[in-house]
Amino acid sequence: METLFGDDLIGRPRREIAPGAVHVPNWLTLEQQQWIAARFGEWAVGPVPLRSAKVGGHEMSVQTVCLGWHWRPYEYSRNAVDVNGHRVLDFPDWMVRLGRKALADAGADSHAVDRYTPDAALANYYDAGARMGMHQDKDERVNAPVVSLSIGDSCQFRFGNTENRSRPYRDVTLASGDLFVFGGASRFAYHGVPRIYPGTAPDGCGLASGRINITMRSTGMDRA
Ligand SMILES: O=C(O)CCC(=O)C(=O)O
Repeated sequence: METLFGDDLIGRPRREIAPGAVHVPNWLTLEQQQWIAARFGEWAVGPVPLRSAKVGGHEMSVQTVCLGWHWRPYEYSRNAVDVNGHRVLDFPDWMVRLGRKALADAGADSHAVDRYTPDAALANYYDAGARMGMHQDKDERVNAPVVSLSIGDSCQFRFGNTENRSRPYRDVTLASGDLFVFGGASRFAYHGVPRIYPGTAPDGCGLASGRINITMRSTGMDRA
């Protein structure tokens, strides 16, 4: 009963954080989270394993595995030339469907939903000490929305402006199962993850500790 009618129904409503940026708490069921976490475990072993990308010679504290297209600072390629040269796994059809449903539930119109065909995902793993600095997702050649899913420990997610890394920004707690979509006027907003809240992953989400975040993107690469 607690999970069916928990306080989160009242305390965490769906909110537009900025124009085009929508937070939908508790979007994935525990069963869906568990299933996706199991897929993440498979992706993490390869053909391109989970790795920390190097930015300016420094390893990120977040570890990433990619689907569809491999991302390295600051470009996409089919093969992970900075890891082991292997081609990344295909972008799964189920994730395209999930991305469309995410957009619909975030309030996009049916035309935008039908058109949405993400072709790359960055699946990140954060341990308790991992962070992600403020950045823009701007290596894509088209401006389709970014769909973000969170599983495991909650985090502080900072969503800023399109001009620079500093204020104004808003801090949002992204918990296991939450959806965050940013497109339109917010597509190129700076955002980052200043901290993880260890020990907050709910039982049954498929991850005992740490946080998985998956961002789906449309690269526009095939149109190159
Ligand atoms: O972990 C998150 O919620 C954000 C991830 C992110 O910003 C990215 O992968 O570019």
